[in-house]
Amino acid sequence: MAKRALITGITGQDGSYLAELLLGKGYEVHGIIRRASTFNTRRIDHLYVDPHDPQARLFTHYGELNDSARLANLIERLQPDEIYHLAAQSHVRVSFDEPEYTSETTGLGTIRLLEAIRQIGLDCRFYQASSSEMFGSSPPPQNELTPLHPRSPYGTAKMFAYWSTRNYREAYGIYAVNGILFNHESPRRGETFVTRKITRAVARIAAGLDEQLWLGSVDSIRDWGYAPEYVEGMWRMLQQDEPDDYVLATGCGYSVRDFLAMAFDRVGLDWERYVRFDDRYLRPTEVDVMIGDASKAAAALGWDPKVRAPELARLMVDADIEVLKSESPVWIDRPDRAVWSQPR
Ligand code: NDP
Ligand code: GDR
Repeated sequence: MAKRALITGITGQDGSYLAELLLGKGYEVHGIIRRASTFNTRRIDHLYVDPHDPQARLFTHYGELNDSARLANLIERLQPDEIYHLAAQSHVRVSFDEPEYTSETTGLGTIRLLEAIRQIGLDCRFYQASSSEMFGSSPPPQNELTPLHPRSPYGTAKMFAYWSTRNYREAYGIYAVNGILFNHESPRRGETFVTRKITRAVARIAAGLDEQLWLGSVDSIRDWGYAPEYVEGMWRMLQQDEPDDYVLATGCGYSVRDFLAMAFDRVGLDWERYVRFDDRYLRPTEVDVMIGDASKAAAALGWDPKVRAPELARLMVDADIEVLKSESPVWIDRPDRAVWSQPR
């Protein structure tokens, strides 16, 4: 019998890579999507098979993190072997504007799922998408033993979810784990996170479509990894004999400034000519330095990420150039800059 997985947040960056991974392993995959006025499944459209097809193994269901009854009903009906809880309001800057909504979804959403598992008495494995943002101002390198000191409503909501997961594991014996993941990126990263914002802008500036890029703090240091490698780590966490919590990170820190240099360098441009400061992108409290220590995951899970920020910057710029090219019918090569441009 194929294993059955339920993914919340399947339309997001990680959800789409995780769905691919699990389908590749022979799972039947169910994903919860939100009802919106426009269809929002572009990251998983390539995985879609008509559900009437007997070969179909990916199924989507409408649901919201604030609708306990619906979540419990889906879990009871689907009886998943594994639940990957990835859905959240995941933008740190936005969480300062919408603290209550962020707490409601990112924090309480987790306890709604855990409580449904407990009340149904379902024997399943639960993954909570915890975050390095919970470490906040604790100095690097941060690992599973680092004190939590979140610096945003997003961080505090994730901390609530993290402790709820541990508590349900200890109180009720549920196989529930926290993956404490440091930043991970990809060509599918949301367009308003800093790496993707930069690589999209690089592609557009190289094409002559934009002339500047507005950013906040370029001094922050992050440990940027590659999302497909991180979803593999999530899966491994649920295959262990005993539930436990793990940090996933590359162990390498780069500043936003470094990432800018690497991304603009890919198209032979100097970032300082194009980047402007806008204080609207500052946060009331910033997390200055995030560099993770994933030695526990390396030892227990055999997890070994290969892609570091320089390669990530290159592959994301290349992917954004391809997206732009596919959107435009005619392109002129620019051998002088080894990039391309759109006729104006
Ligand atoms: P995304 O922002 O790309 O995806 C978030 C997903 O959650 C989307 O599918 C979104 O649906 C869904 N969602 C948001 N709100 C609700 C809601 N109220 N009800 C139902 N679904 C909802 O995040 P990532 O894929 O980057 O991250 C996955 C998880 O991992 C998140 O919980 C994030 O906080 C956490 N995380 C991410 C890290 C990273 O670097 N990427 C690092 C550490 C933790 P829709 O498509 O409709 O918006
Ligand atoms: P982060 O990612 O807050 O670490 O959270 P983000 O890419 O938003 O910011 C990284 C750093 O870049 C600085 N920055 C900007 N950020 C954005 N988004 N836009 C800007 O214009 C800009 N200018 C500078 C930020 O101040 C910050 O220091 C991500 C999310 O995926 C979370 O869900 C996840 O939990 C953590 O990573 C780990």
